[in-house]
Amino acid sequence: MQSKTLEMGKKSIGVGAEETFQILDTNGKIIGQDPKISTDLLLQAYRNMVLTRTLDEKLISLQRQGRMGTYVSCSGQEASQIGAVMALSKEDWIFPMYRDMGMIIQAGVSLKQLVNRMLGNAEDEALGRDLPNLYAWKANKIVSFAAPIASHVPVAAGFAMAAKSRKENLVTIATFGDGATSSGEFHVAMNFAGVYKAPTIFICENNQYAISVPVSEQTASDSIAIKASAYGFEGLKVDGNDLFAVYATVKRAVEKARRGEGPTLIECLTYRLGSHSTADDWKKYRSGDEVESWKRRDPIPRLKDYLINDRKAWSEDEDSKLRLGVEAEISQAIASAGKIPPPELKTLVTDAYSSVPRNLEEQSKELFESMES
Ligand SMILES: Cc1ncc(C[n+]2csc(CCOP(=O)(O)OP(=O)(O)O)c2C)c(N)n1
Repeated sequence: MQSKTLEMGKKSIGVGAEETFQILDTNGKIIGQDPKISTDLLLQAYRNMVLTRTLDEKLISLQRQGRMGTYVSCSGQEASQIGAVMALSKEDWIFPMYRDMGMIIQAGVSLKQLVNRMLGNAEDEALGRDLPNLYAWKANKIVSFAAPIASHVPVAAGFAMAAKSRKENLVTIATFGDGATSSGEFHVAMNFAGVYKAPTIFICENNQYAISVPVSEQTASDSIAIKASAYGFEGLKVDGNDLFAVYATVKRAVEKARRGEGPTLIECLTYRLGSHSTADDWKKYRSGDEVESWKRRDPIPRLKDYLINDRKAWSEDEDSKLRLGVEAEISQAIASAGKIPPPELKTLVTDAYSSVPRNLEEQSKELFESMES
């Protein structure tokens, strides 16, 4: 069983056939080996988890008001996303999926940049061309996601392999959902990385559903993690709502990859608390009891309980202040972004080529003239 190779506490939370690695239980108590995360780093992660959750809720309401396009929510998956990025170093690259706003925040993209992207205004670095959730920021080493599910996973493995051949000591992480593991690209990437020992960490955020399809209908395997053994490397299953377990497991995989010992597949067991996106309704395919049972494993109160009761580094009072501060910061960012006009129409063609080809110049001239008339 793969999880036995982790020399830290293990405890099953009763999902799948294999044991699930856990350090922080649902009451915020340490039950495995403490990965000794500094209080500063932990508080920063907690703040980012609260920011991610609050912004997520706010963006859903902005979409409902018609102020932004379809949005994909990440509530419930913050520990998987933030814990993974905490384990990376500055030289490492992130190949996220559309649901990974927590990763983007932990990787250092500012609230201002993020909200400009969501609204697709003139200060959005993608100039409104990308869907809101197709995150890409080169300065933060975040590579853009393409809509066909899992198409970014072989790219992450290839990028890692290219870096390895140039003797650069970086690793890549690719994140994807349980549904993505049914795609050919996932298997191509796993095979390639296994054969060439690419320094890649494959992170499956198993949130139990691919839109309305439950993971039980996605695979006949006992788990997602177990699939790694077919490709000759280690697969580990962790409680994805436990920031400590995710961090410790990804860190170990990163160190292993950096030593030249190849890839790891990490399955983070988590749950999307909301709908797949603003275009569906979870009540059509999930029971309220199921959602409530996962709310009891919510990663945010769990970490808060730990910080207050065990680490003695936080208080209810500080928590209320943090939440009020985050709300204000988000409202301010949205108000400022809302005042920025949409990108100028000419940017449709001006920065796609080093010099605008004649046919595009002609077509855009015609378009602008027709709009003026
Ligand atoms: C190749 C391909 N098939 C289908 C889709 C439509 N689609 C968009 S999201 C999605 C669900 C993916 O589920 P999963 O990989 O579990 O990630 P999650 O959304 O649950 O985080 C599907 C089927 C797509 N984008 N690309």
